[in-house]
Amino acid sequence: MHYSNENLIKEITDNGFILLPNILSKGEIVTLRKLIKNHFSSRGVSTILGLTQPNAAVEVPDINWIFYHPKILAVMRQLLGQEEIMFTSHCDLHCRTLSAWHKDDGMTVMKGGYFGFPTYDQEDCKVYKIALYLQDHDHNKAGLTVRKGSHKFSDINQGEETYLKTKAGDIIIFDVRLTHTGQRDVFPVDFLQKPNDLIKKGLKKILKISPQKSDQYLKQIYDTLYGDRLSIFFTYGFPNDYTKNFAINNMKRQIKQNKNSKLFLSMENRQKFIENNILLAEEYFEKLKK
Ligand SMILES: O=C(O)CCC(=O)C(=O)O
Ligand SMILES: [Fe+2]
Repeated sequence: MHYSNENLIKEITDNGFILLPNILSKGEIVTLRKLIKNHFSSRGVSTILGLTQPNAAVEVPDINWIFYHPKILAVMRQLLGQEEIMFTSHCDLHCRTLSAWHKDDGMTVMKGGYFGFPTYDQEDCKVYKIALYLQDHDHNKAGLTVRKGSHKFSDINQGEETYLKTKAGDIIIFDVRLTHTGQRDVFPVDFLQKPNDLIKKGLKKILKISPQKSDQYLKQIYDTLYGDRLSIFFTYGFPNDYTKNFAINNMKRQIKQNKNSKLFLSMENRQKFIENNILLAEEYFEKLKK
């Protein structure tokens, strides 16, 4: 890795994110795409024009190797400044979904957010999400856009907008308090915005097709041409109360979305985490049991 410890830590502390190129191999990306496509062929939760799978560490055991991938663990340990790091059991998989500006600290999900209170001025709050897009996003705007330094502010309009041009195999790590968005437009390329608006107006006027319906059709066309947009998001943290509270409350959100109460990793995967010397937030999930 060409980053020094200090640079990495400074970047995530100052800007709230880092982009690390070439972490996963082509073969690993192909395997992940296959596993995730296969999963979504029969499962997943419907969202805006796509599918999502919350609690994927529990729901999709076959992808667990990515959580203890040696290169990812090495970076997380560098960033958190010690060997002891905690896996939160947060993992969402996405397929073809659209997004809008938000933070992942849960402030819009529950009172006080996942931490229980606003933490924008708390330096000990070190909960970092890994974003893995399983296709290139250097030619379109369907990857991740962030607001630089916004992990320090509650206002989601604050912070300079930065689009992160990623290639499959790159990873982004960001503070869960950072304001960010995935793909916002059905056609995620600037030069198609105007034609897209015109087509939608035409479809509404001539064929009486609602903008929502035409968005659905147009998105289907785009996805067929460019392939399914797949991504994996999962979260590690410094082993303290911020990370534990994040994990517990985020798990409440995940099982609510899945409409089930599956809280725990498989024995086999749990063992793998332990072998890799990773602390597990699921140790604190007992009280979530019904
Ligand atoms: O749709 C995306 O690419 C972003 C997803 C995201 O922000 C999330 O899972 O929290
Ligand atoms: Fe997010």
